[in-house]
Amino acid sequence: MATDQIGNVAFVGEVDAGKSALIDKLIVQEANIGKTQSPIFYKGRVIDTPGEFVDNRSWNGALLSTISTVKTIVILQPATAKRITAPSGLLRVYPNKNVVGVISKIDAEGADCERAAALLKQNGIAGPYFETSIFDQASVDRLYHHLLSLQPVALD
Ligand SMILES: Nc1nc2c(ncn2[C@@H]2O[C@H](COP(=O)(O)OP(=O)(O)OP(=O)(O)O)[C@@H](O)[C@H]2O)c(=O)[nH]1
Ligand SMILES: [Mg+2]
Repeated sequence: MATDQIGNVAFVGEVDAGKSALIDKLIVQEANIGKTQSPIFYKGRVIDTPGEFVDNRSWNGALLSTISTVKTIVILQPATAKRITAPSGLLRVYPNKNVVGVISKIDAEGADCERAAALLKQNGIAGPYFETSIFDQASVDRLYHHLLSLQPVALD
C-alpha cells in the first residue's frame, strides 16, 4: 500500500457520477459517501464537489471558485450517462490546470465506455481516460498512480 497521498485535486461531475465513492477508494479519510451537500476539503487539498455544481448553471460559479486553487481537475463521466457531465467550456476557464477524464461506473448496467470516451473527446477533454469501478481496486489504483505522478506533494 502506497504511503503517499494524492493532493491538490478536485473531483467534478454530475449528481451520482460516483465522485464521493471514488474518493473513498482513493484516499484515507473519514468516510463520507452520502449525498454531497457542499464542497468537502480533505487533507492535501483533495476536494469533493456536489454534482449540482455542474448540473445547475447557477452554481457553476461556485464550482469555479471551489476548484480555483487546485492544480488538477478530475472530471467524472459515468459510463452509463448519455450526455456530457461537464458543461462545455466550463473547464476551459483554467487553461493551466491538468484535466483528467475518468469514465466511472464501468461495471454498472448499461455502461458504454466508448460512448463516454466519445463524449469526453467531443467536449475537449483529452485522453488518456481512466476507466474506473469502485468494485475493481486495480482500476482505482491506476488512477491513483496517475494523480500521484501529476501532483507529487509532500504531506505532513
Ligand atoms: N456500480 C457502481 N456504482 C457506483 C460506482 N461508483 C459509485 N457508485 C454508486 O453510485 C451512487 C452515487 O455515488 P456517489 O459517489 O455518492 O456520487 P456523487 O458523484 O458523489 O454524487 P453527488 O454527491 O450527489 O454529487 C452510490 O450509490 C454509489 O455506490 C461504481 O463504480 N460502480
Ligand atoms: Mg458526492
